[in-house]
Amino acid sequence: MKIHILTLFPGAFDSFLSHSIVKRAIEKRVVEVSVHNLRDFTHDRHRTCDDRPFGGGPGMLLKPEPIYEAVEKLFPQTPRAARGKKRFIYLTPQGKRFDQKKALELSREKELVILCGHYEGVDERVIEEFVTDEVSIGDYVLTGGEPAAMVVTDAVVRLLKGALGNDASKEFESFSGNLLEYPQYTRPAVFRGRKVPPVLLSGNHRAIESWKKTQAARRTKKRRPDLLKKKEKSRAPRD
Ligand code: 6GU
Repeated sequence: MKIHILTLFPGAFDSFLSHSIVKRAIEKRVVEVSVHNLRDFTHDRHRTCDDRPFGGGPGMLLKPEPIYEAVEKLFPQTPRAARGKKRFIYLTPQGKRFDQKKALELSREKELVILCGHYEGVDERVIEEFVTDEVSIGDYVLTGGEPAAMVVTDAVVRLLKGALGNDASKEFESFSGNLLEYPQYTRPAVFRGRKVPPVLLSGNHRAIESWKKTQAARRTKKRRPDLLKKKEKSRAPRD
């Protein structure tokens, strides 16, 4: 997969891309990530990427020109490159909430373009022309789309074949089952007076499996009852 990130703050991605699973996936050529500085597509002395909204209102907007020029440079053979065909994600608190299902859907694409929002937003013509998905990572406000781009990139990359061991896909299945994970313990069996639940040391695999299921259900009910509703829905037969 190839991921293009369009941003005003390319440096924000340095440490993200040079660590852990994403770094390894890049080294293994499972994914190629290129970060493009929108200011490189301006022509004025100040490298201006923002301007005031027509009709008034607070704050500044991302100007269309640098974004258009960036897309035209990235995809010279396919004018209006992104449009319809390539997935073009605009990160904004106005977007649809990102979740594991969306991560899986995006992980099946060959190429993604991710535009990091800033200021009060972007000129609407950019959205009309290029954007296929407006995505938010949650109900809170960030100062810019960069952390959200890292969240989306991380969630997508770990689903790519070869990004990590087989365990990963299992992990996904457990979440897509809409249950939270049961509590887990490693050695020592007693640590500073706290004991691991005895059933886990019992060697009784049936009892262990049943304990895990109960714990996962209990935890989900307590913390994320919304997931249990989703689970019921996804189980309901279709007509
Ligand atoms: Cl994608 N951008 C910003 N600025 N804030 C957010 C967000 C995105 N998702 C949640 N909050």
